[in-house]
Amino acid sequence: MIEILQKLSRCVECGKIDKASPYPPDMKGQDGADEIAKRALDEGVKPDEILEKALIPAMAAVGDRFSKKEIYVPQMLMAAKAMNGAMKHLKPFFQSGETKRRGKFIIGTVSGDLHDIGKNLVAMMIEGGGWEVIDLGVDVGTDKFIKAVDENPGAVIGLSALLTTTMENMKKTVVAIREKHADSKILVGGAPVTMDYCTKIGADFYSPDPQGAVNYLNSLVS
Ligand code: B1M
Repeated sequence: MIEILQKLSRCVECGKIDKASPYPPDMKGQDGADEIAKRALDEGVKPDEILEKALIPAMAAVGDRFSKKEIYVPQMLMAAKAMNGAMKHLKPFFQSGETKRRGKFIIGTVSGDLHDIGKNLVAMMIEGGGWEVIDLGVDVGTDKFIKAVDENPGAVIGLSALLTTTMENMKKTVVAIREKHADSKILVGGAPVTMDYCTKIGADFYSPDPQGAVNYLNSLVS
């Protein structure tokens, strides 16, 4: 069992999605995360073991290397895609409630802002960290965020903004969420956002990168 999980972990770390994927070149023609995750399930490995012992550590290593600038966006995207290749086999077990997630995370890019590459990376890393992610997309208005929190009490909320102009909308959304759900935990991020700004608008945490976001969420449930 350990061997198959190690293989799966390596596929995710290297961004090997499936057998057909030509990336990385030195793994061409080999099974990828897709086939290996399916095989692990067929061999009786539990979905939460696959998540906890292969996918989460692999994505944590990828996030760490990205934070240290040892790898860049393309490698992280490939790793996240490989993780998704494995996750598609695990999702039915999580959705049926047979396997527990660490919690729920609502994420969206704030109103007026269409940038979603960073937001998607954060969402994928957090999903890889064992959380259920509710992705509201881009240009998400305050009402849509509030509706999602109403429907998912206790979920952590993540707001992304890439434009200095839309940072103001981030503030409006934080204030509105606080009015209705005072105890919610709100995480903010995006290139122009800082810890100072996070404090100023009354959010709980700022992370400059996906791994910091995963660490923050995990700290809430540990
Ligand atoms: Co836009 N754009 N853009 N753009 N764009 C920037 C952001 C800009 C810096 C370019 C520039 O002028 N140098 C500039 C913003 C200036 C400012 O306000 N400070 C800008 C502008 C001005 C615009 C338009 C206004 C241009 C125009 O039309 N005149 C327009 C706005 C449209 C709109 O949103 N309403 C616009 C449009 C676009 C495209 C649609 C063409 C495209 C977006 C495509 C897409 O996202 N699907 C685009 C792109 C690609 C960029 C750049 C080139 C790249 C952004 C990106 O994806 N980076 C960008 C310039 C640049 O950054 N070099 C630029 C990679 C991504 C991985 O990083 O998003 O920072 P990032 O995410 C990071 C962290 O910030 C963090 O984790 C990620 C990974 O480390 N993070 C979080 C992000 N969200 C987080 C949330 C968290 C935690 C961490 O918790 C919840």
